[in-house]
Amino acid sequence: MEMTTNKQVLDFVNSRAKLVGAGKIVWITGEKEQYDQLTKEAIASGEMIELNQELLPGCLLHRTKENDVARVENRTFICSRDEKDCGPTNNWWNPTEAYAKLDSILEGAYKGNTMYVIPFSMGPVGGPISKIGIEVTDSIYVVLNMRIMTRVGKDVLDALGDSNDFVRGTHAKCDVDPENRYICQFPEDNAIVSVNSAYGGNVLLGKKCFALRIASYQGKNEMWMAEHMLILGIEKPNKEIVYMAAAFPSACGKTNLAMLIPPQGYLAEGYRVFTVGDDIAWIKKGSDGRLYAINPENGFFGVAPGTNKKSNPNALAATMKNTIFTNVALNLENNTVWWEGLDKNPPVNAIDWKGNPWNGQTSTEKGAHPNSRFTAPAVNCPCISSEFENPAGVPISAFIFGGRRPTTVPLVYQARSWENGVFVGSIMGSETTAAATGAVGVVRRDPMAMRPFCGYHMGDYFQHWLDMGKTVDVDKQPKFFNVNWFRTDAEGHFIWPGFGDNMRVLDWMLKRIAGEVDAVETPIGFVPKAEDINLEGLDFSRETLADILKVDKDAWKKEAEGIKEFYETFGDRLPAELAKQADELIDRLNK
Ligand code: GTP
Ligand code: SPV
Ligand code: MN
Repeated sequence: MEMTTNKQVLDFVNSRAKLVGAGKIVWITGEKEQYDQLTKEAIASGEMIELNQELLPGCLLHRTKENDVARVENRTFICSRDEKDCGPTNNWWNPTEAYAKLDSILEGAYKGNTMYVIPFSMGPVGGPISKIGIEVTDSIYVVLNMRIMTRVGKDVLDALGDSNDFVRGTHAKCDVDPENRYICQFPEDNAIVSVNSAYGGNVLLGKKCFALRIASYQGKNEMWMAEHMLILGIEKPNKEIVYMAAAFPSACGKTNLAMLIPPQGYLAEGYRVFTVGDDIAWIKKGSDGRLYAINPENGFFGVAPGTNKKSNPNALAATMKNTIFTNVALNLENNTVWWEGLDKNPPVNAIDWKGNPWNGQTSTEKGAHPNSRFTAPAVNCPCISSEFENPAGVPISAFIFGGRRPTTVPLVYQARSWENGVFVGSIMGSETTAAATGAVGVVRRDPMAMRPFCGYHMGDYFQHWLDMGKTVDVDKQPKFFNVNWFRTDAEGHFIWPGFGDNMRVLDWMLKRIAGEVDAVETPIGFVPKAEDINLEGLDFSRETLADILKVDKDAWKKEAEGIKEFYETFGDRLPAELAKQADELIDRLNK
């Protein structure tokens, strides 16, 4: 049954159904009965495996094809009308040609199977920062995941009313053929088409495709921001909560930082960390002139490997019910799941992520794919913020940038100003990870962790950051910091303990925000004095700390060359302000 009288929605759904050759159309209502029915169907067909319902109630396991385990950046396209609006960091495809090719792939692609229509809201339904999308798909996996990751159902269509302001998402599994896999964004049309994949970020169209690629473009035009950022709140002993948003590239620690548990000493004093979001932030100026952020998502699509009771107990707790696991190992001993780094006791009798028998004690192969994930409802998270459902968002006091840098970039430094902060974000570099297909461990420039997700020209995106700063009074602007948890020693081991101990660095930021501590001025920005980072209860020497706080001028001169080279790729779309920032950095390094 149709759930709306909105003509644009009906036209979209009906024309798509005709193109893909849908046998029938099922509107996703958001009701539990329908969800349970679809789950049953997916279990019966083998698409989903029902896990131990006593130990993991409501939990399911799904395996994707071996060729379909991560985002595919080389097959992701920004189909702007003018190639110049796409920019050097994106792949461009002429929209007329793209539509023609995609239509030819979509034609009859559902082979008479059901078309599921998912009305979803990014952000609380009807909220002032929220936006609506409709995704059509032939995958129950997509339906079940979207219901966790977004707000789905009839109330979304009620909130939309007769409006045409919704993103049109079309997904078709087709034959999951990597040669014909395309993830296409049409920013000027509010449209997304994804074909020949059935994996996470490629097919949950509310996430990267809408909430980052399309939304970043909308944000530029409407004076707000869509960022690849976690949002956390730190409650101080006096009960004041300070909110921060942090951009780290894929698989570089957002989920972990967002759910951080402070070290014992901090807990004893009354510090607590609350999670608002772990991947995406939508940011808009509030009526008091400050910047407010919402998490547009409703769940966590988190990296499984490395998640354990010690590293991230909150994430682990969030996966204990109503969670979908993708590409982890199946422990046949008790019908539960396992992944590398969960514990030191891999199952002997198991099935690996590829579906083959697997003995975790003897096998040299991995049980879980390095980019295996859990889809867990945000409400499951023990440290979810009381502001999670606040449609107006939380006021942001700090922006944090960071990536995986074995050398050069210190543990933490603070930018000098908004403009300098935008510069610091724009020069971010990080080693690539398993979250996207391709080489892993290669340092590349990933401005604001948005390289794979910016829906328009990155030079214009930098300008938008600068413009946003001008709309906020200086005393209300968030402070900018850069962190690097990933410095390595001669043997390649991480030097800084990371995880919960990152609280010690956040604590320094809190003090900087409150004006309670001074810092050492260096050419790149303000670095803590080694004695100002609290090391109580931690077996970590001041000397080593001083070492990872040091700014090596020669290494930074080389870094500056790389920055200049990267900046050149933007031509005249590079804001003059950033060229000036780069020159000033070089001047300070040469002094
Ligand atoms: P996406 O969901 O892909 O956007 O990633 P994310 O940024 O949320 O990454 P996540 O928090 O899932 O971290 C992924 C990897 O980083 C895991 O292997 C973690 O073990 C590792 N990691 C996270 N925080 C730290 C840290 O503080 N130190 C070290 N050394 N590793 C960390
Ligand atoms: C990322 O790669 O940054 C993710 C996972 O958060 S995915 O949704 O697959 O893009
Ligand atoms: Mn991400």
